[in-house]
Amino acid sequence: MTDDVRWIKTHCARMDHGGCTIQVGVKNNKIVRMKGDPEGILNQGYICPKALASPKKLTHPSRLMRPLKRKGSRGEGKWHRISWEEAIGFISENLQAVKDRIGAKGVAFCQGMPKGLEHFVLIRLANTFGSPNVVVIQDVCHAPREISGMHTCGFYPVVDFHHQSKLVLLWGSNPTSTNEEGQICSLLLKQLNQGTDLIVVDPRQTKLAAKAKHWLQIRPGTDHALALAFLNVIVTEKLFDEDFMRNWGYGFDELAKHVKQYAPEKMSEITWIPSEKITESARYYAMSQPAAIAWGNPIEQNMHTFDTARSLICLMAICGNLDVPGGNIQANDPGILSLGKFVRADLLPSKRDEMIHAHHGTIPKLMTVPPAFFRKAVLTAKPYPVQAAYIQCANPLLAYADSRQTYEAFMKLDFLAVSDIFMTPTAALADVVLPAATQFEFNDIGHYGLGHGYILARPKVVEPPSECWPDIKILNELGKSLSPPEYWYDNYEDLLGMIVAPAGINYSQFAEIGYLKGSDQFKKYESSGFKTPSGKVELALSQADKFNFPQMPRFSGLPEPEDPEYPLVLTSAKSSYYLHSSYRWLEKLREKQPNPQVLIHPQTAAKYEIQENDEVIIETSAGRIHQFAHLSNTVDPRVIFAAYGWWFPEEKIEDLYGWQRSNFNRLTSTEKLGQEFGTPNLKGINCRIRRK
Ligand SMILES: Nc1nc2c(c(=O)[nH]1)N[C@H]1C(S)=C(S)[C@@H](COP(=O)(O)OP(=O)(O)OC[C@H]3O[C@@H](n4cnc5c(=O)[nH]c(N)nc54)[C@H](O)[C@@H]3O)O[C@H]1N2
Ligand SMILES: Nc1nc2c(c(=O)[nH]1)N[C@H]1C(S)=C(S)[C@@H](COP(=O)(O)OP(=O)(O)OC[C@H]3O[C@@H](n4cnc5c(=O)[nH]c(N)nc54)[C@H](O)[C@@H]3O)O[C@H]1N2
Ligand code: SF4
Ligand SMILES: [Mo]
Repeated sequence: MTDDVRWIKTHCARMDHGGCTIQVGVKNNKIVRMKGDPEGILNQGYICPKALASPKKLTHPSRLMRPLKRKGSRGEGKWHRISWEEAIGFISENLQAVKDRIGAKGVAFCQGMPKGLEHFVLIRLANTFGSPNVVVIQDVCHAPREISGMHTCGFYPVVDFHHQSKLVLLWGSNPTSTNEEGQICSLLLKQLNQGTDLIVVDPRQTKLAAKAKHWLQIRPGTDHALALAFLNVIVTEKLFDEDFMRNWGYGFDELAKHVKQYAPEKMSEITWIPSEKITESARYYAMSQPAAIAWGNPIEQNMHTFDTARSLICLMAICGNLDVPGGNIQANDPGILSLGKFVRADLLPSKRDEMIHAHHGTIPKLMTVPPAFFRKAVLTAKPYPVQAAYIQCANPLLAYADSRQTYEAFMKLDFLAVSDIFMTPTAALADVVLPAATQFEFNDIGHYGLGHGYILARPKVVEPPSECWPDIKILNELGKSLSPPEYWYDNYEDLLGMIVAPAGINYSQFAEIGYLKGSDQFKKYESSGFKTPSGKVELALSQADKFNFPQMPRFSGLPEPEDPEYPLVLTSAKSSYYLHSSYRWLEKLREKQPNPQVLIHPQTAAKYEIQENDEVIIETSAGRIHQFAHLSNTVDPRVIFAAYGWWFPEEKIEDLYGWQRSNFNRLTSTEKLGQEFGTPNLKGINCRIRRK
């Protein structure tokens, strides 16, 4: 058939962590068709509704098309258009002025969910400019699992979905909606079809929970209690891998003694899971080999995240599932440029001591600033003042805990620049808004630096609108004007080429091949030990005293003590149709989910005289929002699931698009933070609900 559609192979991105190989049909610089590529290494033909809606982002009539400079007061919604030259000049002048006045660390560089190479180019810009403060919302997303992994076993243990597991323990992860871990759900589903067993730990009966051998309906925010009970059963019943522990366990005896206090009967009261179910599931995990723990966001969205992540890694270790095929592995990167070299870490050797959070006693390997500490620095000038921010790919007014605090901090900044593809509540507070080019409009590399052992090519398929620039290009131009120009390039695409050059190819060749994957190598510790101070898996942390951390994972309570004023427990899950606060403006997705819905068990709804679709008020000690009731048996009567990420692009900019009304993070606070990562409680908080 010749209908002059040109087909281009690329990888989907910017609608979640990305990863599906897709084929995109293009005609007259417009995307006209799209399908999953059957040869895709992660998706094998799969494609989801978000991806199918994504080309509409490019042609949406309200997309940001030109750089805008604020007119009138901050947040008033009045702008005038400026040229790119003016925009780059204005931002550089303002960031340089702060640097001259209070030092480079007075400027923060903020990124939302890392979407592509722009994240690492932003770190490079911060390093070349001289600021140690790259603010990323990793406090509640991935830092706890990655860095607890590095401290415990010397690497970030990811699921090896490429080899069959006997059992997958899906712990607070819902890949049929989220494709969490940058892995593609198709790989998991394929394994389940081939006989892999499943245990699901989730307070809500998800699609996968309904298929699981055991579904543990946990009380939100008690994952550490459950993981410790698993350790108790496995140690008490001697179901652990004795050989591996003898040779490679550091502090096993201490751990064994320590977890005695966490008997399933006791932890059952905390987690609301029957003790027999805990015991059976723990046995099942220990006796299925190899088994993988696929963990999701909820394990790192309360202040006890370090204890949870540590307990889960101890579980992987004592059952001999670390770095074995089908277990939790240290993925090998392909032969590409190392991250440290790419971001020019060498230019800022003092970063570790100077970053804002170094003054808050966080864990040593955490290299991005937790948002709570960034806002405190803006608002209180402690540990030192921060007066300007450059934000890309982020909507902190919705995504950071305690939205009021975010608002106050942004109102106080001397200067704020935001790069986005659409006007958002956050962008509406900026002094300059930059129109970014996005997925399909520029060459990009996916999954670099994420620890999964592969990188994916995302060659562009159409040209961007003439004044929409890729973030990488914006940063390259800012780099030339804010730092010694020799660190930057005439053509920003050289930044892509640098990464694949060590593999002996250029970007076009990479795009042709599609992906680079490191080789499969397992049990690397046998030749070189574990990269920890003791050379072993540190069940007890050998440097705990030095850094003032608990040596062993513990249960030290609920995220918040119970409070009769707020008798229900609040949590959330990501929507299948949206990415965080993004894309409520895409009609195709909005049709599927027009309103923020809160899930309530019918019994609870009856108790509070709430009916389906009623507008309800959800309250915590931090704030109050409105959402619409959806009655569902999938949740426990004591738990409610509110929707997260809601604002209303159809409303007025001067009201910041109704950013407060249904915004989950009006219900969260930064008063209590986990010591190690500065993590606030997003899940498992006390709340109450009533009809409006
Ligand atoms: N209460 C609560 N809070 C949470 C979470 C939770 O579960 N509950 N989840 C947390 C997690 S896991 C994360 S990762 C964060 C996410 O936090 P954010 O990444 O800040 O979330 P988004 O709301 O998706 O904002 C992304 C913005 O990037 C813009 N964008 C899209 N493509 C491009 C592009 O190519 N260039 C530019 N410049 N902009 C682009 C979108 O329009 C959008 O405004 O939120 C965290 N916050
Ligand atoms: N469609 C879509 N996909 C996404 C995203 C998105 O916003 N939308 N965001 C992307 C990002 S940045 C990330 S980090 C990942 C996150 O991916 P996931 O980790 O899968 O995300 P969540 O939906 O927050 O949580 C997963 C499951 O945890 C359950 N849960 C809620 N509270 C608790 C609890 O206290 N304990 C336990 N054990 N389970 C609980 C929820 O019911 C849900 O089924 O997804 C990525 N993919
Ligand atoms: S699951 Fe994610 S990567 Fe795959 S098609 Fe959907 S949005 Fe794209
Ligand atoms: Mo995330």
